[in-house]
Amino acid sequence: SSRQFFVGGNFKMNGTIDSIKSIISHLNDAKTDSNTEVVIAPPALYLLLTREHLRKGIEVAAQNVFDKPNGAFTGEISVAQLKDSNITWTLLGHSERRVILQETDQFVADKTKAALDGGIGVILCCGETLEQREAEKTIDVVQAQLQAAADKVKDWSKIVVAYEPVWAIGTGKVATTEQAQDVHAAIRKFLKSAVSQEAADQTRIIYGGSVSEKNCKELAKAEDIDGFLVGGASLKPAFVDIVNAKQ
Ligand code: G2H
Repeated sequence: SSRQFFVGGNFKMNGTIDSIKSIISHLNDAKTDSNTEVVIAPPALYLLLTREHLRKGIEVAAQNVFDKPNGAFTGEISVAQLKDSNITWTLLGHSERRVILQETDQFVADKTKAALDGGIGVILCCGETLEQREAEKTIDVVQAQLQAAADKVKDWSKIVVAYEPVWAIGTGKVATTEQAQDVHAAIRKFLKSAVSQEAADQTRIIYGGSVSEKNCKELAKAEDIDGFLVGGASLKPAFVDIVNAKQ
């Protein structure tokens, strides 16, 4: 397909100045597939440090951003502040924020719109819990999460959709290629009806949830898997093997 392979590294709430510098220096020296777009998302405190040390050609993402332009919002970071710091992407709607911080589809959609309006790309996360999968609600849940964004955003060219089944996150229990492919295909079909044919054809849909250097090559073969969002393994040298999964 014409969609450029995309691999994101989500450090979550991990790392120190020293450990993040060492991840960066490993990435700077690594031979990474020039056909793959690579973006890493350290904790907010280390965004500037990361941007300062990371080589050109690899972008930096925040793990979250707020939807208001500025003002009395203690603890939050604005889209303009990210832009000002050369942070060109943000994750939004990660299940850990949806579940632990109780973010709603609506709030995630508002932040998606604010980020895009401010010129920041969005890695928009969606995915079902084990309970929802077992009740055969997977597609409904994922569609509702994405519909909230589709209601507010018509141009999806700077959105990357990350499908992350909650039961596969950090559990070592990766979705099978078939399970992931089925949902990715359903998301693409949804984008066609809810957004446009162009959005369906062009939007990268990446898979997240226990991706490792061992399982990435198989997953990368699936027609509708356009890359990965990597958590645990993004903190290790093996992240480079995942970036190079298509080779
Ligand atoms: C899913 C993923 C990255 P992990 O949350 O967003 O993490 O690879 O550790 O399952």
